[in-house]
Amino acid sequence: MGNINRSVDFSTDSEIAVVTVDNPPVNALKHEVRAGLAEALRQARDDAAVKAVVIACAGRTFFAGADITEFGKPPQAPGLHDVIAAIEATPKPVVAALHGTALGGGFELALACHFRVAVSGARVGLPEVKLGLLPGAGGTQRLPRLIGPEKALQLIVTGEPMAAPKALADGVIDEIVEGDLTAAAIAFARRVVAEGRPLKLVRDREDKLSAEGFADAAEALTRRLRGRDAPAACVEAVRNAIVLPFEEGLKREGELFRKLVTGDQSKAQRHVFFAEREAAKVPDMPDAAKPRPITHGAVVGAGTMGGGIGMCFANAGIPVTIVETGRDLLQKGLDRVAANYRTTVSRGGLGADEMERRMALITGVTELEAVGSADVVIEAVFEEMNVKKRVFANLDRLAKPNALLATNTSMLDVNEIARATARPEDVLGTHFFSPANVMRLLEIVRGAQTSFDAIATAVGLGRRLGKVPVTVGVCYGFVGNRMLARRSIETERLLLEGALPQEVDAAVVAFGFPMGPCAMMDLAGLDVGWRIRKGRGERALIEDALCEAGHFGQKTGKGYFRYEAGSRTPVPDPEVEGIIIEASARLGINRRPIGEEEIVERMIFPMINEGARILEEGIAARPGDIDVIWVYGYGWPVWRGGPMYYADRLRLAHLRDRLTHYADRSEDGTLQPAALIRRLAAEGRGFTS
Ligand code: T1G
Repeated sequence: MGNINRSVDFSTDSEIAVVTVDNPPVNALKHEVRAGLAEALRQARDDAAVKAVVIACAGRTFFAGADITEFGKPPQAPGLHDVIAAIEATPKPVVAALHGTALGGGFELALACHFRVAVSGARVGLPEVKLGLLPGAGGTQRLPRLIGPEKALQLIVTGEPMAAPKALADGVIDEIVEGDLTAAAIAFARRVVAEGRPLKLVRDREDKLSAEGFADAAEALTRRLRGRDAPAACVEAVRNAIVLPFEEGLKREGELFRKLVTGDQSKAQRHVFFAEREAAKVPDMPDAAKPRPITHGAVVGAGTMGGGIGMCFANAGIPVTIVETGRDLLQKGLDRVAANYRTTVSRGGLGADEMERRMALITGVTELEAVGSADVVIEAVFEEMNVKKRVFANLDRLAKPNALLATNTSMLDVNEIARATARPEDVLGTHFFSPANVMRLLEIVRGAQTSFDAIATAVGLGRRLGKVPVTVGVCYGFVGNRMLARRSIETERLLLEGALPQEVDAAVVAFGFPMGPCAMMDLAGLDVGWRIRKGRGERALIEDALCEAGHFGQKTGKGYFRYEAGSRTPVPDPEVEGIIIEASARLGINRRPIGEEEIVERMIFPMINEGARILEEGIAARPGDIDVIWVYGYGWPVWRGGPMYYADRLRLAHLRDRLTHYADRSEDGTLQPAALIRRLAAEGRGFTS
């Protein structure tokens, strides 16, 4: 409780005023905080005894930005700009004391201060672009003046934070301090006063504002951000810092910000921000459920997935044992891990020392007994039920009591796997996505008997591994793959009715996915699905015909597309066109031209329909969980918010009618709108309203 208001406290340490903000959990700059800051600055300015001001935050971090929950609501004065103007108008040194993550408006506030000191673990950044925005409190004008437009653009367009040592090296902060941060900031302020150091505002610095390298940097940084409005606005704003006077640049930044914050893309990305945090909360989890400690992990299987999962543990600093059946397979797996790390090092994404440190955390063995000391064992062996059950029966015998036993299956019945043990309460699914060391999604599959502390342990582990954990129930394909199967069915139909792989993929890529379904299947390998279909006695006319013709995808240089040696660029293949046209003829289908709109509807709507059934069955707890799964696991464009959010924007009545149209035309009853869609549409509601 502060003495200015609930969030802001004003105190003095002889001639130094200390303004401390405490608005847990992340000191978001909500209205009350801004009002308290403005008042504290007024008091500091008007108190002749005060020679300098320190702005610090209590809790785990300096301001982590504007309060995102206030966006879209009527603005309340003072705004952040007013607080920043008050700082710049203070004729006494103002020192920002940084710890945790000084982000967005919090970092912009610090940039308005005369000096910034930080603890060594602090990070600073402008992640607004991740919310479909740009820094709207002067960051696009002040940061380029401090570190140059090119470096500033890197931070602003990627939204990635910068660590304190780098910030010091780049002149963003003035000093890294040890010990008590506020005390060190007060000492720093005292030195500034004693030395009479000139008060130079960042806004008045022009020496770094060169256009050199800016255009190339802008092109390189935005090349892969197709379809998004915010990155282009970031580039325009930072360019303005080079070509316009400060006040004009600031004014233009404000206009760009207001356009983005009221736009659909930012609303969608803010939905994903909060849905991601909600997804980590399991609704029926009792407060008593406690995560178990994890100090050592084990992975069974050193294949592509097993190796990637092992890297996740090492990247998080957790020692991990990888178990493989034979020395050769093990060495192959460890070599693949080392090669992955070397690639990252060669791209400057990791230091060689850090690579060594992480590799040292990975131990490869061929004895399953080695899992005996692990707190969690993740099985990543061949996707075959009997193989998995054999492994779990052994783990039941060898793993220590209370160890978490997880399977990385991407669709098999976790309950059946759990029944291979005498401790089904410790068994669940941890479905990683390939490449496991890169993809952020982690589908946690809770079995019928999985205990709450086992689930809490998996969710906690997921966050430690830098993943976005989403807890789902058991069904074939869980959430993501179950919905994806609907898209595969429609892909086959579209190809039989008249579309070509390049047309289907172009429509899906234009919608915002990084890759179309045909190219994605070529990457995964058509033979994987072919084997599963044969096992289940199912047929996919075109895909089976392609496999029978040796078109397994990238691995054979031909799938739905052809791939030149060493290239991953899909090239339309006349042989494939022939196979498709022949398949249509065999079914007596008159091929017809199919437009982009119909392709997109048939790619997306049946998936949403399946998502509705998944909600009806309680396999997913919230529509937002499904959105998070698709954004982080399947390349759904974040600026469209996810399939369920997208459906709400379309209006469920429209979705119902289009699904009914396609169901009637194809005579496929499974395309009939789910009961949940019918009900919500009739009530004029959405999935999230
Ligand atoms: N506003 C409101 N709530 C926020 C928030 C924010 N800025 N940041 C976090 N929360 C909530 C979050 O929803 C969760 O709530 C709780 O705090 C803990 O968060 C003008 C326009 C700081 C790195 O984009 O990246 O400034 O679920 O679980 O993993 O230019 O939160 O507990 O109810 O994520 O330790 C720019 C957003 C805003 C940073 C901490 N700032 N936050 O991660 O905790 S736009 C950001 C984060 C802006 C200006 C512009 C992370 C974190 P609940 P958490 P964490």
